[in-house]
Amino acid sequence: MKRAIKLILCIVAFGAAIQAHAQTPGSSAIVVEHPWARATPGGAKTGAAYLTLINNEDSADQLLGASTPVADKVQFHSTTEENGVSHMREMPAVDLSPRAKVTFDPGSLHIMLVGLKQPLKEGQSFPLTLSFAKAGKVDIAVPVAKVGAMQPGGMAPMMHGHDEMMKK
Ligand SMILES: [Cu+2]
Repeated sequence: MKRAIKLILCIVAFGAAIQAHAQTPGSSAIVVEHPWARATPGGAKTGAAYLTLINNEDSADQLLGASTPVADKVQFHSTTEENGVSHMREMPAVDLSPRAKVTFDPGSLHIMLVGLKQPLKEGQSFPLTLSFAKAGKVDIAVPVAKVGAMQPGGMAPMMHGHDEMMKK
């Protein structure tokens, strides 16, 4: 009986360890929270992913780049709205001040997957590697949510912008 209890405790502790690892993948200096991507319609050449970065260090860091097997390139874009039209700008790097929390979400900062090799399907997830100047590489899994999730409207002009950017 005692032995059985010990075994159960062991399994619980193991489960907790896996969960803790999933929340802070690879690095404790940078924590990546709530990664998600929006499902893409068939034939889409770009996709967008969102997450929150927390810098747990007392020194600044920088997100320098990212890569994923599901797309040719990964870029960081900021969106600004002028006269009701949204413009996207590629950012070469994203600054993380000491103890900063930086949120990528629809309508502002986002991670752009350029040259999608396959559609992002709701319910699936894909790997994404983030490269930081100090914290190094952090591997995460990005779950895919519904097409148009969390962004009412504004989807069509954004997609148009991305396609134009790709033709350059
Ligand atoms: Cu974009």
